[in-house]
Amino acid sequence: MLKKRLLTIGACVAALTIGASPALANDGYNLWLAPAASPSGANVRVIGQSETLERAAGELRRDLGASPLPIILAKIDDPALSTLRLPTAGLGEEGYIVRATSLDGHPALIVTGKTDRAVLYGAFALIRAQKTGANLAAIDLQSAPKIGLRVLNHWDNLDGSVERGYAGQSLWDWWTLPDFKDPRYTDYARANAALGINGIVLNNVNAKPESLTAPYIAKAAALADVFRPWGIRVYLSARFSAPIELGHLKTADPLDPEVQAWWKAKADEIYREIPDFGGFLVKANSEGQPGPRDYHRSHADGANMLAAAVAPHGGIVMWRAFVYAETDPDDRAKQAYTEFHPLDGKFADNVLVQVKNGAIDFQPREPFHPLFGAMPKTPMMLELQLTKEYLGFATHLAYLGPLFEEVLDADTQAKGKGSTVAKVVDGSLYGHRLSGIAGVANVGRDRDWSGSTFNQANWYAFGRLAWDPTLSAEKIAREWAQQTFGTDPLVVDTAVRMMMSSREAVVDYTGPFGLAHLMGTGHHYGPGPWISDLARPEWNPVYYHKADKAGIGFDRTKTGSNAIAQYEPAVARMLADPRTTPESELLWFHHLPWGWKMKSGRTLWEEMVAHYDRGVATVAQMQADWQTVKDKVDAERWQKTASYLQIQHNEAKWWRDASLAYWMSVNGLPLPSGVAAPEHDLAWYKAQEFPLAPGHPH
Ligand code: GCV
Repeated sequence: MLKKRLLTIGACVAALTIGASPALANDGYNLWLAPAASPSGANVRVIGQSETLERAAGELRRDLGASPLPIILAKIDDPALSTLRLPTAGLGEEGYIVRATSLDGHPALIVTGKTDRAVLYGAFALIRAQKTGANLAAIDLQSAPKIGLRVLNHWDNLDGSVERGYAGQSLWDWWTLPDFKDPRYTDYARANAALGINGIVLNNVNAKPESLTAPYIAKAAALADVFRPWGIRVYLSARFSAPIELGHLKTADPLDPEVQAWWKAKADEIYREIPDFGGFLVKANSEGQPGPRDYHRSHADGANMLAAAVAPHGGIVMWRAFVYAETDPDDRAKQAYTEFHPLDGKFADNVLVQVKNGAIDFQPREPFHPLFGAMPKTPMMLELQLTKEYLGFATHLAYLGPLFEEVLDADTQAKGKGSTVAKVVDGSLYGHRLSGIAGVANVGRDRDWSGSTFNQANWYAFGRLAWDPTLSAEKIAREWAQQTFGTDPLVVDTAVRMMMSSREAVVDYTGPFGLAHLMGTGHHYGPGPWISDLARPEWNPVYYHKADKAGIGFDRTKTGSNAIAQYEPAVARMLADPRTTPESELLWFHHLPWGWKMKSGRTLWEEMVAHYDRGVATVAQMQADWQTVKDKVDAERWQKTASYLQIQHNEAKWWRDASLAYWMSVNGLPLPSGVAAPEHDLAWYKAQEFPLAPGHPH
């Protein structure tokens, strides 16, 4: 009897194990670094010695599947490789060569570059190539990053919270640093190095002075030690008034010699602890942060003072152009350009000006920022936001590759046609030595790092585009899906299709045609196009859409704020006329009657309604698509994604219904026939409150 019971239990266990295989738990922790099922193991040989080379070999031994050839890692100038006469032109410090060849008569797969870092990047490229289906026996890769500084900006606070963070608390456990170095720090560095990310700003741009005190410098140094072998430098956001708060000076005036000396001593102190410290990121005179304007000095005065402090150590300053003031009655979209354009040529040569992709604030769609191309003497760093403050937080599936691609490909026409933002940012348009790109990180302590599996793709896409801004968003989506879910074509094609439609869906259900900043106050969750009572005019959604009975949209032509004049004349001419303005940006630049005839032949109002409906329908389609891969994706990631898609569908419908209810209250127009009425009346939508929404700095 007992034997029979045991046999039955044994049979059940076997059935469970076999039956469970497609549904094995996977919490997403591995990102794009999944270990190989049968790793290449000892088939990897390192010539030369360094921590970085050892890490590169370790990655290959763990993550590369069986290799047809023995793998050799070495720097390109190692005598062992001299017979290969490998080309070094264009490799720079970080470019790699991965090649199946023959070394001293023996077939081998060579991973090389001028520096250890380059070899590390080559190792990751080899793993990526294998996971995306390349034939290693014939592999021949050569690649160098087009942009020098590829940096993540953490908006992480010292108390462990993350401003606009939707993936849990900060990765950095400031409290237990520097003594405890959480193994996650290493995994984080690995994930970044796999993409070529080479810099991390540790703390929020809304910076606390304490981050510059000795204990916190020691904590930053501990993180720097972890990151160094992975080719990653750390940077700190600096609070401009720190000389007052920490140094007890009476002023933070950048032209005051005592202030300058304070920063110089502070920089020296940091470099003693972190010899390869990258430098400072600064948010000044923006949203209440202190800055040089407090002393009637320019942004260049402020940046140059910090630049002088870090210059002897080879450091840089990333000075943000995200500035606007309620005291300035001008269109908020114009203020950064107005302030920074006259400063071109006035910045020290170790300063980069960091500019958000658009002139307002990471909206689901914004035209490219007019400062790109407009400051030829200044290296311009592009700032993108990976954490989706305005695109549904962590819950909505919105693949940002197409958004990043759109801005990088935008043509500033600064030096004639083809003067893309990418060429401004990579420094090639004006021949700058320094170039940089920043992404506001979307990581936290959640097991899957980014709050959802698909959010990982935004971090991935940022890293890949930072390395090569000419890559296509679709290609990146495909390689990410292959590394994340495996190579089953149904899963990969489905994931890519969902990803590629997702950002436009968010645009559609939150506000099409260049409508912007329509969300709830402070937390930025959910619709609030009716909001009109906030202290600063430009915090109110009504400021941005200017809807009235006659029409909708912000007139940024000559008859309005004339923001279009900040673009090159050829671009400005195109934007001056609503008929030549891309429809996707129509209401960003024009105030138009609700009856305006769109290219489709429908009125603006009809077309808006159609887009809101299309946005909701696209989410429903993503849900249906995801159902088709249920048996092919592990249960844990499949279920979380499915649940999040349901949340997204509910919220897309909420956005659509609330927006339509409001627009109808303004324009008095009926919905086109056959279109569903909003579920509730406008008062219901207005009454919704979310004081506990995540990510909001309190
Ligand atoms: C870090 C927006 C965000 C703020 C953020 C700011 C910035 O206003 O809502 O949370 O502050 O941008 O980029 O400085």
